[in-house]
Amino acid sequence: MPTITERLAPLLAQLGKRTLVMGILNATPDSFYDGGRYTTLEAALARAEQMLAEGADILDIGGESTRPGSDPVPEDEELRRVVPLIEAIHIRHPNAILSVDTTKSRVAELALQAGACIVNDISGMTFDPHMPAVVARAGALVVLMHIKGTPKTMQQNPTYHDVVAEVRATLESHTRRALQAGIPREHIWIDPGIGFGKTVAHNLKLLRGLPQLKALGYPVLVGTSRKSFIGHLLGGLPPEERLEGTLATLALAVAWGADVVRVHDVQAAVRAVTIADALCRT
Ligand code: HH2
Repeated sequence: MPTITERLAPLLAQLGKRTLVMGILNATPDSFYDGGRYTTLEAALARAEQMLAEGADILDIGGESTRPGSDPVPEDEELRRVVPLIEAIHIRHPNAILSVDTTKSRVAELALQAGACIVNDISGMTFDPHMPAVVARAGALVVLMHIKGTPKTMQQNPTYHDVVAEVRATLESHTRRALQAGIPREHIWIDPGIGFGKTVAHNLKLLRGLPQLKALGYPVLVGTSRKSFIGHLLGGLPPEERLEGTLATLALAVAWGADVVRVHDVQAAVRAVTIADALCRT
């Protein structure tokens, strides 16, 4: 059985050469776009296979919606939603790189045992004090995202003096804690957390400021897929009508230094970043 480090190596070798695409699979009843679509194992498995066929480099499996105003899901329920699904995908596709989107260390631990290699933690490992040790012990990769507050409260008038500098400083401190816990540098990615305690203007500044986040020296993941700032900029379009806006953000995110994009629409995103890569990565 290859270790997690060995399983991640071919993926990490691609960083910088092309943009990696992380496909979103929410096994939740209430996610803002795909909620309720993949709540049975059969439906979720079929979606996973479709995204792999469309060229997803990573599948990010979540069992808790973190949309603005949402409440946490009890640990038992989150485990029930994600662990059997990760196990089922891993058995059928042992080479697929699976990520678990969670802030709970117990969920991360069991997901890693079931076949995940990546922990995508929207709190940057701040909501659960045991998370750094769990990631380090498993040899997993961690995505450290920036959030201001909690999903419940984050959109209640978020304010920053200098959003890019503040997000950068917080992410730097998250990376320091990860290193101190024994997570190797090569297993740390950072993410500005588009939409997590940010106004439309903050999101735009953060996207334009990606080069300043890149300067921290870690791969940068960007998640804009169908988010509300795109709907706002297009005069109030609902999530179902935000694909073109999403693709525009992906192309520019690549130009500004994104290494990984987290998306609902894998085929469209692979096509968009292939063109952006041809233009930007020489
Ligand atoms: N966005 C969402 C969830 N997890 N993780 C990272 N690293 N970056 C993101 O931008 C990010 C994330 C929100 O999107 P989604 O999963 O589609 O919605 P919900 O939270 O409602 O399940």
